[in-house]
Amino acid sequence: MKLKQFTRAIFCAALIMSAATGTASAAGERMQLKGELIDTWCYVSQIMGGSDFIVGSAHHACAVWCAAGGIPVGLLAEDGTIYMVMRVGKDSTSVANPGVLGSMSHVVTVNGTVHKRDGINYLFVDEIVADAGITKLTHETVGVIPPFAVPQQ
Ligand SMILES: [Cu+2]
Repeated sequence: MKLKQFTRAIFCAALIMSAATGTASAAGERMQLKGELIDTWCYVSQIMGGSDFIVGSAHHACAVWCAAGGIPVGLLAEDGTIYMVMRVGKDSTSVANPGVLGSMSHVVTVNGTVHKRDGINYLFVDEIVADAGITKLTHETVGVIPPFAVPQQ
């Protein structure tokens, strides 16, 4: 009888731990996503005056500088969801990753795995399958944001 109770207790504990840690989502969800690679610091802080100023061509230079400096890169999907890019391909780092720096502000389509934890979407990119370049020409209406992001010669 005691062995049966012990077995039941172990089973229940495993079930509770499974639910609490979300074992079903531990492997992540394979997805194809399309969106702009953004600089999350300027996007979230709104330090540049609002989210409209930090997308597209207006913010490209700053987005490259921020990503090179270690600010996490995000993928702003077409539905407004932001995915934090953790890795691209087999690269060992997401900080100042040349593969990402070259595509900042671009609208890309990626295949990867999304892990959702505590309201954050973490994206492990397997491959960038399409790169449409910078499609939002926001500099035409708001200029370069911030102006000092473009190095002087
Ligand atoms: Cu920035």
